[in-house]
Amino acid sequence: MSDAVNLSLYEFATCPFCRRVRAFLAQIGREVESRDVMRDPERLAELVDATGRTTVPCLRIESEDGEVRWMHESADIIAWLGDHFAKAT
Ligand SMILES: N[C@@H](CCC(=O)N[C@@H](CS)C(=O)NCC(=O)O)C(=O)O
Repeated sequence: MSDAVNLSLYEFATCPFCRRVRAFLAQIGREVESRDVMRDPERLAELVDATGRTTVPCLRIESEDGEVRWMHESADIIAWLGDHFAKAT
C-alpha cells in the first residue's frame, strides 16, 4: 500500500524512456495522468521550476499529506512503481 495519492508523469510521446515507463504502467494496470511537456508549455515550466531540468520522464508524486516529490530516471520510476503498486501474484 502507498500513501501516494496523486501521481502524474511528465513526458512526451516519442521519448523512449517515457514509453518504457508507460509500458510498465500498462503491465501493472495503473493509470497515471500524462503531462506532455512538448504539447503544453505550462507543464514544461512546472517541471523546470520544480526540478531545474527539462528531462523526462519525471514522475510527480504527491502524498496524502500534500508533500510533493519529483522523480527522474525511468529505471528509478519503474522500480518505485513496482515497489508501491505491482501486486504479487
Ligand atoms: N536516463 C534517463 C534518460 C532520459 C532522457 O534522456 N530523456 C530525454 C528524452 S528521450 C530528454 O528528456 N532529453 C531532454 C533533456 O534532458 O533536457 C532515463 O532513463 O529516464
